[in-house]
Amino acid sequence: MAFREKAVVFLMMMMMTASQVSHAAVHKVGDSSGWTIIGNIDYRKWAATKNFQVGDTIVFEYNAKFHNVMRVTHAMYKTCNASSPLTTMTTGNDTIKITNYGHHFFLCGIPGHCQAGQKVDINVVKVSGAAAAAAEAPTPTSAMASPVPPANVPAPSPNNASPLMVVKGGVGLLTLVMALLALLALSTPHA
Ligand SMILES: *[C@@H]1O[C@H](CO)[C@@H](O)[C@H](O)[C@H]1NC(C)=O
Ligand SMILES: *[C@@H]1O[C@H](CO)[C@@H](O)[C@H](O)[C@H]1NC(C)=O
Ligand SMILES: [Cu+2]
Repeated sequence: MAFREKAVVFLMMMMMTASQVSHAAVHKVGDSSGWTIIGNIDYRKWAATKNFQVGDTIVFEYNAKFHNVMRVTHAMYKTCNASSPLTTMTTGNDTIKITNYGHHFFLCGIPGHCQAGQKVDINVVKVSGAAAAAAEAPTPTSAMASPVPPANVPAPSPNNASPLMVVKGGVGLLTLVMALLALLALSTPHA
C-alpha cells in the first residue's frame, strides 16, 4: 500500500476513533447527591435530562454500608423486586460502561429503598446521523494492524463531558485532517 493510501486509512480511522471518543461521557447518577434515599431524589427526572449513548459510563457513588446497586429486568424494576438481580455491585463507587442500546434498569436492593425511589432507568436511545454510523461501524480489522501514528500528529484531545469541548475537539480534528490531506496532495503530485 502506498504511503498516501496508508495515510488516508489512518486519517479515517482517527476520525472514527475521535468521533466515538468525543461522544463518550461519564454520568454520575444523581449528580452531586449520588445514589441515596436522602432528599427524595427523582432519578427519573435526573435520567430525563441526560443523553445516554453507547460507550458512556454510568457511575453510582454511595455509602456501601447503606446501599448497593442491582441491575434488574424491567418487571423487577417496576415492582422493586430485588430477589434475583442480573448483577449486584457493592463497592460504593460502581461504574458501568454502556455497551448496548435500550433500557438499563437499576435499583438499590436494600429493603424499602427502591420503593422510596432509589431506582433508575438508563435509556440509551439510538442517535441519527454520523454519530450513530460511527458508533455502529465495524472496526476495520485489516487496517488496524499496519498504520502507526506519526510522531508529529497530536493525539485526539481527551474526552471531556462539556459539549463545548467536544465541538472544539471536532473542529480541531477536521482542520488537522484537511491540513494533512492538503500536505499529501502537495508532496505527491505524481501519484
Ligand atoms: C420476584 O422475582 C422472582 C424472579 O423473577 C420471582 O420468582 C418472584 O416471585 C418475584 N417476587 C415478587 C414478590 O413478585
Ligand atoms: C470513584 O472511582 C473513580 C475512578 O474509577 C475515581 O476517579 C473517583 O475519585 C472515585 N470516587 C470515590 C468517591 O471514591
Ligand atoms: Cu439504598
